[in-house]
Amino acid sequence: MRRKLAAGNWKMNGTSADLEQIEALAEAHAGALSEIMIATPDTLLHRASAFTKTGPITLGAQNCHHRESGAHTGDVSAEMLIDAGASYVILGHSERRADHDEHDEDVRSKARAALKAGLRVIICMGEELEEREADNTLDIIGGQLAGSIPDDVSGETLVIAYEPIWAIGTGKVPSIAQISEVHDFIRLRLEQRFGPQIARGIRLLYGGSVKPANAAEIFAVQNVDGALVGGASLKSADFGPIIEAL
Ligand code: G2H
Repeated sequence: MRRKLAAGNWKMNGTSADLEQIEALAEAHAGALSEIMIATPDTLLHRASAFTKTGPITLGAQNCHHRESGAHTGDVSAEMLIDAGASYVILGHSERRADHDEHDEDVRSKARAALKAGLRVIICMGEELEEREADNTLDIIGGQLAGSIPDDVSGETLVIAYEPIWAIGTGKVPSIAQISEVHDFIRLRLEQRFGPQIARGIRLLYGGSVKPANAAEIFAVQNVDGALVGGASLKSADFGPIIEAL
């Protein structure tokens, strides 16, 4: 049985004052059976870890460098993120692919570094609206799966987030049939590459405009094991109901 995961992606939001959101979630969901992960900005990881020592909440980062250390001004290694309190790192988010020209091979080498250091990775993929309209979604996802996921993964260490780019922060959400089709396709491709045992342990998240109002319907889809939530993860009053819908 895969453990459900509600993963919050704070993106470039949050200062010390927002730590109270994590404190509130930790208190409200102390007995949760599902896993709750919050990817804060790196600047908050260490202080946020004070609220995650016990209970179901884990912390994550939103990027890491592909090297272990060295002359890379402004970058942060996987080991540093672990030291600051992270146990996950989100890689390959479409905003990083767009803002920093990251491609599948970059994502793959960062994932290798993260896994080697002991982080679990959430690797994101998704299609542009034009690709969806041209009926190319599964080709795009198939290419991103093949290109961005390293060989040495397991159900423990890899999570995949399907995030259609046109659904991110827009309030638009694919139909349940569209989500189901892509998640089934990802599971099948994972089975073909890693074998059924490993593939069945890998959690598949949906991401893109998940809100309290649509979470339950999305979570009811077979092969959806949770969500990667952006805007609605910033306030415990919004993220709490999403966690409860898992
Ligand atoms: C997609 C998602 C979080 P939002 O980027 O990764 O953001 O929920 O705001 O669409």
